[in-house]
Amino acid sequence: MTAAPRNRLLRTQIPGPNSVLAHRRTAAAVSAGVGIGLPVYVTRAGGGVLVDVDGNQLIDFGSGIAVTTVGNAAPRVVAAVADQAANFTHTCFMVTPYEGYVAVCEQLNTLTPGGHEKRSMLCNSGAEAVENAIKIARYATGRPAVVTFDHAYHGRTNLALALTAKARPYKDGFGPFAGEVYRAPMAYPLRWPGGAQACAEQAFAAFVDLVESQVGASRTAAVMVEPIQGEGGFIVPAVGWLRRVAEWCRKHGILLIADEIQTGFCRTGDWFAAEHEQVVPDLVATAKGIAGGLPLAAVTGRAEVMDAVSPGGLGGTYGGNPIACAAALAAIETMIDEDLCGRARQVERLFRPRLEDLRRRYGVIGEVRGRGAMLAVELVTGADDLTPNPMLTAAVNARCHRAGLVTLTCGTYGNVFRFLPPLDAPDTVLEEGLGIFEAALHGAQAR
Ligand code: PLZ
Repeated sequence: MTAAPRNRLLRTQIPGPNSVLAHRRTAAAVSAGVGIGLPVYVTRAGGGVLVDVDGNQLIDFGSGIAVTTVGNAAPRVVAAVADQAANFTHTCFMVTPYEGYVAVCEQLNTLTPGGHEKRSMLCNSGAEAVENAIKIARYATGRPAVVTFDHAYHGRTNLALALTAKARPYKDGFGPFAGEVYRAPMAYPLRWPGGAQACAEQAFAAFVDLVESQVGASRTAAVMVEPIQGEGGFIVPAVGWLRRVAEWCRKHGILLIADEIQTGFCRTGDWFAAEHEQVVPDLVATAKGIAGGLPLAAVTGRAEVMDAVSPGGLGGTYGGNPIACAAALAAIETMIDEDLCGRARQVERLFRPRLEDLRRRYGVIGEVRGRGAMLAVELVTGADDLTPNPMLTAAVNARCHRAGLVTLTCGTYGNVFRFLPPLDAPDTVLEEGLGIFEAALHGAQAR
């Protein structure tokens, strides 16, 4: 086993001939419903670099959608996974348990916001964590309704899709969706009709009005919120909004569920994004960064809420698989020992001034936003025209890909360019990636 190289190197066009061949097999073997962003086929990765089947070395600004926060093939994760796989691979925690599952729950109970007594349960994916959080909230409160927000993304299972806002490609054609889901406006400062200054206050008022007039506070089990929205466009809500929502929910016995699936585990410079506003959610859904790339997810919350469900009400064959748990414990140890929250803040200090400089030089960046190593630029039509610019976004993305930079876009309008580098990437790699982005923006504009 050799570590991945730590620099970009293009030996062929992107995608190269071997990737093109592999992609033909994909077309013949894999459902077309599984979309692919950049068809380069990876053989090795680490240190912010992906190596493909043609020997190209690409810079990674996506972390497999915010998963490989500790890096790809992080040494402690690799060792823990190998060791656990050699000992045993599965028993099913509900049949004959093992301590790794318990240790992950202990870590989650300690690391998530709030010093109150907590319990956790483990599952396999973010969508499953979202589903479980809602099951638990409904059971514990005896209430049916759930409130979510514009631009929300919570996953692709049926209930998670009901919570997700965007029609294409997520929801179109996949209904009918689960009931008792209601949607309030998001405190989206750049696009708030009353202006960014009034956003927190007015969005809070609109949320209260929706719950009181259309749902009924006493029928509402939970409010599901991403403290910084992910797929919907890296929308950082107006400061103060989340706190007010949390306080109002508490007053009405409504549980606040933070979906920290994309924001969690050091990504935003804190362990969890809710901490930034000192918000303590009743339940937290986690996944992605938790286990260094192994599939693991969790719901963590107030002991009395989590314990309200009767035995057997929660579970699943693979939930908290021993190898995934070993990976999570190693990933968490890496985050603590290497101060990856601090590293995420450093990444912001490196990226933000360069992105702000681009915003000043090019009229097409409506806003630079995000926190830590979860940053984005929203591309618009011009300095005085905030009309979303998905065409330019796609063109910049394609140019980055051809230059060997793995980038991701997002946003309800497809006009947000996001930066999610792994936190083991050295500054040299990040700076080179930023240079490529800058050249791509320049090139796509010049056309
Ligand atoms: N909640 C906030 O970001 C997953 C989705 C990629 P799963 N985001 C990436 C895609 O197109 O499917 C996500 C998220 C937030 C929930 C989820 C769902 O997590 O592990 O993909 O189910």
